[in-house]
Amino acid sequence: MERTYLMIKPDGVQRGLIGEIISRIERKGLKLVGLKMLTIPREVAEKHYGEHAGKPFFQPLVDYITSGPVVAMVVEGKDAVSTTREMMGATNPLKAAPGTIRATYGMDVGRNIIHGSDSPASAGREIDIFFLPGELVDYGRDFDRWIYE
Ligand code: DAT
Ligand code: MG
Repeated sequence: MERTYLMIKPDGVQRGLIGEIISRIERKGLKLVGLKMLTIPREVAEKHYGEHAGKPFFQPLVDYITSGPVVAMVVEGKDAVSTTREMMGATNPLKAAPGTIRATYGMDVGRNIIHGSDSPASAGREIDIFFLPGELVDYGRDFDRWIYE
């Protein structure tokens, strides 16, 4: 099973969407193996979004992601990275496929509600930024045999 890093951004928290988003993850059959709330320190945000350093939207992006608490999650399941990217939708909520999280709840690329790792390598890097190994839990769910063949 694959793991990915998901994060409800400050706009999602402020708008009361934590439950809605976690519900979608649970209903899909994905398993939460790490979960916490934090306000991201600026240097951590700059590291997390390091691939975008120097781009015109980098400073506004760091300002936004550090502007209030986020919900950080590690989610496990079959093809968890690509599956959750599909559930999130395109970066620009106005271009995201109908029914996706960003399409359903968002209007602006600078307020797009949720982050998700874009590859297994990114997932490993981002999980290490936000979670200590001891903060991730290993557990089985009795209903997993009704989710996976
Ligand atoms: P994603 O979050 O879909 O992985 P990304 O990694 O390309 O997208 O960019 C990270 C975040 O930066 C994105 O969620 C919103 C912001 N962003 C990306 N492209 C942008 C742009 N052209 N203008 C403003 N903000 C942008
Ligand atoms: Mg990205």
